[in-house]
Amino acid sequence: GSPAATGGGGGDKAGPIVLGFSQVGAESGWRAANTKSIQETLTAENGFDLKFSDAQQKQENQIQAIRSYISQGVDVIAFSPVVETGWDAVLQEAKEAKIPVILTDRAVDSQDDSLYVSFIGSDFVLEGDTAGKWAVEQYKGQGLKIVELQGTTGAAPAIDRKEGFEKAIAGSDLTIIDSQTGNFTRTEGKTVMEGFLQKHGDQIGMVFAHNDDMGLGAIEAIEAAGKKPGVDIKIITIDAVKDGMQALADGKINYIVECNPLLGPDLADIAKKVLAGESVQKRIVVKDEAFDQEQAKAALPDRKY
Ligand code: GYE
Repeated sequence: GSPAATGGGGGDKAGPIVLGFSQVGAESGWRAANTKSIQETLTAENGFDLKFSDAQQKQENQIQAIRSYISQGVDVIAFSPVVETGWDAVLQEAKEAKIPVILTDRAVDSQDDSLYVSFIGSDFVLEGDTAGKWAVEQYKGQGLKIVELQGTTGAAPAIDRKEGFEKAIAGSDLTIIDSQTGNFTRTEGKTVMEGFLQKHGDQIGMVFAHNDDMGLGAIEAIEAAGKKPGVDIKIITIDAVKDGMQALADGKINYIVECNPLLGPDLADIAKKVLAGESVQKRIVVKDEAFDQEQAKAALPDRKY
């Protein structure tokens, strides 16, 4: 036989890595940047055959996508779980099919960490903590009343950012007077803020929004109510996408804690290592910065998303 012959059929490692990715949805600027990073990194040139699906923020769609990746026999599955709970059964099915699973961006709350090989993403509690600490530092002594726009109910970033922020302001004279989900979207952020303004009127001194998009929706509601966002009502958000950074530089937002969405390169790296049988880190924490208005002006020209 030819010395150059390679094994064909099942188990042939010569072809591209088939990776099935189940994305949360297209709810925010952050998500758009995250999807772009994944699609631009997991390319044929880089040795990947990417199968990508959008779950429209529905867990049942994600479970269906993962099951279909299992039955197609992909090499590796990656996903960003819309909510934390309810994954054990489908992850068990992937494990039985010997398909490694990589979590990106959001965590699952499973007790059994053998159900996934690695989790790549930011520390959301720390993001909330950074936001809360800055608020106390800037505004303590003013008895500021805060309304909170939460992310998707049950999602890791909504749970963790709330926790981090609450702990950071505890013991100060800043208080949260109302809190509701805006599902990480601009439209719902606006609607919820309209409700807060009707209910609490002039009492509201600050908005803490779990992402830029909801903060941008809140800005529209605040302006429609004849108030000045960033002045009459302070605004703190998380993500630092372009539109958010622009509003920060324009003085309509007061502070943004970054959440880095560019997870494609780490995902590609971990997938290659896992399939090569190399050991990988169970938890890869993505580093984030934070910006006030002056820092946003300086950073804006070089922002990639
Ligand atoms: O902050 C938000 C998006 O999971 C970190 O999801 C992500 C969050 C992000 O919709 O904008």
